[in-house]
Amino acid sequence: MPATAHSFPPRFVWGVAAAAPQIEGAATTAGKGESVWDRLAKRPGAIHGGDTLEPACDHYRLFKKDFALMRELGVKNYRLSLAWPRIYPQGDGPLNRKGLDFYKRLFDAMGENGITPWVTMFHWDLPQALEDRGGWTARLAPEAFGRYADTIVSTFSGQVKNWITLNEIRCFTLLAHGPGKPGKAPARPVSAQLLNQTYHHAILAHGLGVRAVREHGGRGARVGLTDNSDICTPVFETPADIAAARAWFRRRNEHILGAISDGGYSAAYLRRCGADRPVVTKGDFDLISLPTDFLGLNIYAGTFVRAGRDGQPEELRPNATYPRADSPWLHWHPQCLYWGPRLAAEINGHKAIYITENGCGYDDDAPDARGEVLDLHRREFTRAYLRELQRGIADGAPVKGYFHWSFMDNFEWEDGYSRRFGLTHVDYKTQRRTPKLSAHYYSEIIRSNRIV
Ligand code: GBH
Repeated sequence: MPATAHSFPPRFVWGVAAAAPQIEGAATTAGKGESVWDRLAKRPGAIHGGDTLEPACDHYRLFKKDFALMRELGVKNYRLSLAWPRIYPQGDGPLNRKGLDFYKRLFDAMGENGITPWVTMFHWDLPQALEDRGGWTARLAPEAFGRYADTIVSTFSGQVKNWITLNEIRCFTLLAHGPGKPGKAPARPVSAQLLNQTYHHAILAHGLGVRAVREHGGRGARVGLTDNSDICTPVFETPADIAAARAWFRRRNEHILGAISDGGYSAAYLRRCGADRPVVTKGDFDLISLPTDFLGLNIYAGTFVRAGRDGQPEELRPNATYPRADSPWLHWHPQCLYWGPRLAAEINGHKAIYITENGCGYDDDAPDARGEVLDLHRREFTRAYLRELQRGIADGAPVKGYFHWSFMDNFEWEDGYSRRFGLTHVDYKTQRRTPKLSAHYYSEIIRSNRIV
């Protein structure tokens, strides 16, 4: 197939993504400890419809079938996460060998199906025992994470070459401990100072994860963070609005992306924190700023920014008629895949970026009489976003791959099972999988390395 305006670069990585707590089920099987999400699911009103993480997609038992289906669809890269409480049920206490054995069988099955793993070490399922001792507000969390990272990287260095330290720091810090009614586990508001401390402990954990890969990952191992940076796009692609977007991006991401790439907090950030600034221990930033191989970005939506009358960046809020998915926060904003990677590369110097998640949540219908799920909305969403991604690559954005969220419908956190993000439909009663129209569409994109 000749290169056309719709093609992606040779060796572009196409994949699908999921995360352990959202698909595995088996929340207490083979010695697994309780996670903060298992605990939150017991709190009345915390999760839509009183849903819990059981049985989710029962992937713990059905993984071989799931990998066979991936293979049928031509999926060669799969981003998954390991459940920390399966491996260290108490977070930092005794090791549970059965947890490691499970993932060994999982990687073996992926290998048999020609699927390359991209492994996230932590996708929000903190062992509850650590939360009981302060969770991410305490230095204990990154310390325990470091030990867990050393264990998994040395155990799986032969099978795993692509490592992602953490998924979306904001979701287990700001959205779990921030002001108001936090929706994400452990849903425990803390003071402004402690909130800043959770960010610091998270980036420290990231550094310890990078160190684990450098020390134990073996030849060819690569590592990066997956961030849900605050993304914006200029309202008009004019120099003034682009400059406003750049300033907005820098400011909104300087406590995470900025701190990691600069090896310290900016004076502006510390000034804004005032007395609530995080406590930094000597040597922390040596770890935090260890060089990485790539940046992962999860991009769904973002904020429209323009140059305001006062010269400051001005945010424009979408009104009620602005198009969105059924997930109310998920405004259709394809240009985020153009500007997100571009701004991260320009401002923070990233040379290789993977879109580690992008997708849309709808209350998709069950298969029709012919057994099809005709999700034209997801086809259109994917196509529109990929067009912008491709425009960005053509303009020099260093994007090396794209992972669609998600391979199959799954437990969508506080939304329970109500919002479906899958390319594959899951009937939770029978555990039957039905690839949707969008799965076949994406399969064709992978096969031909171009937008079809
Ligand atoms: C990702 O999170 C997760 O990594 C993945 O596990 C998840 O299933 C997937 O996306 C789909 O949600 O305060 O009302 O504006 C995305 C997390 C969701 C975080 C929206 C911010 C804003 C809600 N983002 N949320 S609101």
